[in-house]
Amino acid sequence: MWSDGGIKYFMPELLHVKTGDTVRFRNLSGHHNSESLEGLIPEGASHWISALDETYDVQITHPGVYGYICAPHYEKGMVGVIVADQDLHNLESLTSADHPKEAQKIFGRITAKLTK
Ligand SMILES: [Cu+2]
Repeated sequence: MWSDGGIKYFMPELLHVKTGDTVRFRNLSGHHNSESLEGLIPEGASHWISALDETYDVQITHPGVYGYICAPHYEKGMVGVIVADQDLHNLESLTSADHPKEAQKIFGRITAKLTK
C-alpha cells in the first residue's frame, strides 16, 4: 500500500475527560486541523475550528459527547470523539448525521465501544 507518510487519524480516537478539562490538539505529521461538527456537540457548548497544523486547545465546558473532524480528511475518516463526564445523552447524534462513508465507519466503531 502506498502512503504519503502522513498520519491521517486522531490519537486517541476516543478520549474521556471531565468538564473543565482542556484538550490539546497537536499535529504530528501532514496537514490537519480540528473542528467540532455542528449538531455533534452538547447543547450550549461552543463550536471550535483550528487552523491547519495549529496546536489548539479546546476547553470542555458541558457534559456529553463531542464529535469532531479534520476538515481536509473528513472524507478519509479522520474523525474523533471526546466524552465529558461519561455522559452519553447525545451519543446518537454521532451516527444519525450524514457523514462520508469512512467517517461514518469510525463514528460507528467509537459508538460501539461506548455502548458495549
Ligand atoms: Cu487530517
